[in-house]
Amino acid sequence: MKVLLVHPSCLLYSEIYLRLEPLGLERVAQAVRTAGHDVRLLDLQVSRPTVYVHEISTFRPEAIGFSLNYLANVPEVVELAKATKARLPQSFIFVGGHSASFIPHELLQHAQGAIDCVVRGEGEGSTPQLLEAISDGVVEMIPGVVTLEGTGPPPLLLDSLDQHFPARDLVRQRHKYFIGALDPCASIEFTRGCPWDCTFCSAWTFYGRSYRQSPPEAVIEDLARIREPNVFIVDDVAFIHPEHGMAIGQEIEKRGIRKRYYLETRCDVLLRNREVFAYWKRLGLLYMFLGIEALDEETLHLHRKRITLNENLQALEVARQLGLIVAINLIADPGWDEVQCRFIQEWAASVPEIVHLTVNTPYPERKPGIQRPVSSPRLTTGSSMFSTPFCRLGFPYSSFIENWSRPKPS
Ligand code: B12
Ligand code: SF4
Repeated sequence: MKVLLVHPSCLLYSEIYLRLEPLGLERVAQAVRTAGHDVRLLDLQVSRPTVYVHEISTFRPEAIGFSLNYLANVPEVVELAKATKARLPQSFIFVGGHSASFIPHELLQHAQGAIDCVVRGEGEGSTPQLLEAISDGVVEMIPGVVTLEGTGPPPLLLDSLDQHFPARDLVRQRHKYFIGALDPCASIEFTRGCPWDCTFCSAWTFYGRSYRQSPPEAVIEDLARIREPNVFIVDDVAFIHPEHGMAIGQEIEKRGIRKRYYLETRCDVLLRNREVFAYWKRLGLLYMFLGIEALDEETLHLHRKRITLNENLQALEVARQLGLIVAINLIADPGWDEVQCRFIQEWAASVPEIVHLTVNTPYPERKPGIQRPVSSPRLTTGSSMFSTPFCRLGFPYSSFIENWSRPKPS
């Protein structure tokens, strides 16, 4: 079957600081290719919409799969699905990814028949099964599948992460992926899932609190194929198990692989496994993203973060001592008043790190997950950057803008 997999365009203004390769879609593409299908991948972060139209007219795919990790991409995917159904009425259109998995019914309703099904959960296992089932006309028995007619069994989890290496070769214009100074930059996955259960986060609901590691040999095989000098390690929490991080690192050292890295982790993991991060600093770790989330014990407790403020601040100190460039996240509560807003703002201005602020916006039915980004005090260009019109703030919106807007850095 001819299959086209599509990643939607960049998130609003994110191109200022990053554009990353569609790793999830590349992994799904590899699974589909292994099953014998003729698969193409189009990333609208780097290709114009006209390329999509051209691909639809010339390749004439029988199945089209969209990746939908972020709610901000929902309108684009729904519009593309509708336009595609109008041109290729026989094509089968499906959507997967984090956000799609949490709002399948809403998506199907918005698409008014243009999306045939949503595939919840990891796509590697279910997508080849789905493609097989399309010809039989009944897809509702495939794990994770949701249609307007029914819902299949719960999504499958991969037994092993090294089953499908990403089909990096299918992505055109690889040189366009970067994060900050890591340019060009590829992405890689060492582990998947997270054993914690913070109230605001969708990682643990998506992966069922499973935590799986790719064998170090498989990671190295994947890494050795990457030509880019920089690598974004996409793990939700890097180096939870120090021996895994050390084993990968030692193999990198043995092979003489020299790259620069970006990763994300928890503050307590950094404190506990400091030597692993120090080792990776020597191997080329440059950037680190830390989820601090709140500056008081009560809110940390409400977020079920299972960490103290003191530990968070100690970890920041460790990251500074290691000489890493650090970005941190804080979760903004739409109920904050001006005093709380001012307190956070002053704290953000007093630390050397990049402080990223995110408004917590639960999915429908209060499912855990989704944080909606609002602004970074250091990157904001003006009101168009804010998602706050959609939130009810505890103080006037105009005052929020006035307090948080900063000129765009030149
Ligand atoms: C890279 C990344 C980003 C990049 C995205 C750039 C890009 N275009 O790729 C940036 C930095 C911009 C970003 C931003 C944000 N992110 Co982010 N991000 C990630 C990260 C670290 C890696 C994604 C990845 O490559 N994963 C690895 C691949 C293999 O997995 P995957 O993409 O999920 O794909 C699998 C499935 O989803 C599925 N699938 C995916 N596509 C498709 C398509 C089809 C057809 C099918 C069938 C299946 C399928 O199958 C794939 C293989 O199993 C994840 C964490 C993680 N480890 O996943 C968080 C994550 C996805 N992000 C998250 C969050 C919260 C955010 C922010 C809100 C953070 C913030 N505070 O600002 C913003 C959102 C911005 C917005 N406007 O909405 C959450 C979940 C988001 C959600 N929808 O609920 C995650 C899970 C991190 C977390 N634990 O909190 N993020
Ligand atoms: S916020 Fe981080 S530690 Fe908490 S559940 Fe999500 S990925 Fe895990």
